[in-house]
Amino acid sequence: MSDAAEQIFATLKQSSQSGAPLYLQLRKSIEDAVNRGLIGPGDALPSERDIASKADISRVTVRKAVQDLVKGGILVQRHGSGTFVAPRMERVEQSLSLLTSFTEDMARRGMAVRSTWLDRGLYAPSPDEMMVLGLSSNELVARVARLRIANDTPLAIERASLSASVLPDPDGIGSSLYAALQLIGNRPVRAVQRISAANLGESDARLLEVPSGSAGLHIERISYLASGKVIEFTRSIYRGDAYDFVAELRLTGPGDEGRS
Ligand code: 16G
Repeated sequence: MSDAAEQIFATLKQSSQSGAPLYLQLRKSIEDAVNRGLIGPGDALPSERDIASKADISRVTVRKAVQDLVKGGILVQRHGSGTFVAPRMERVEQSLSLLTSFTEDMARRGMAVRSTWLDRGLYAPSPDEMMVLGLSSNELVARVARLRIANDTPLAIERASLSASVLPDPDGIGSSLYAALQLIGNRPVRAVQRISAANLGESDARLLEVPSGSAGLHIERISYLASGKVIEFTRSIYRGDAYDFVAELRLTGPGDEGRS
């Protein structure tokens, strides 16, 4: 077995005390191994059978974890040849420099902002919400889903999830989530954002007033407090024809000229 595979199982053993479902633990171990560069783009994952026998878990559990990672774009499956870490070029991952809210962004451009509520309330958390927000199954998640509209043009559908301990009353947030978080001293100071291309499904397209199948941007933002605690997990769909994300790029230091 390769060093990388050994590392996956070492992390899995450490996390086996966490009480999270086994497939989530395995998924996280593989994801950690990718994020830490222990297995890189194009590397093959050990076979389903090898993982199952080494980690002493069922192949069904392995398949569920692997399928989740394939859906998330971390792994790719090639028929007949196995499962690999996804090549980096398949997705654009761009950190943007300012952590601002939709309300602030639009106000800066002089646009009038309003939102239509699609959902808000306290719910039992999904596995993704549990993992990202660090919730256990007996805690609640606050969900705030809105259609964001600027100058009467619907621009985005945003579905934010926060721990109910941070936002016990999602009905009371008013027009800006970040303003509400600021009031209680929980405005995020850092975020990691993943942007990927998406074709809009029928119901999203209807809300955004574009033809079904139009180009869109799927954006996932995970925001943190200064303490390092995750405060917000937001998944959004932005209209591709109405939004540009711009990032300023700089050389990291002298001597980097000409390097790509
Ligand atoms: C932005 C954020 C979203 C955040 C929202 C708060 C992106 C892709 N998303 O739209 O994560 O929840 O601002 O806006 O930038 P608000 O304070 O106006 O409710």
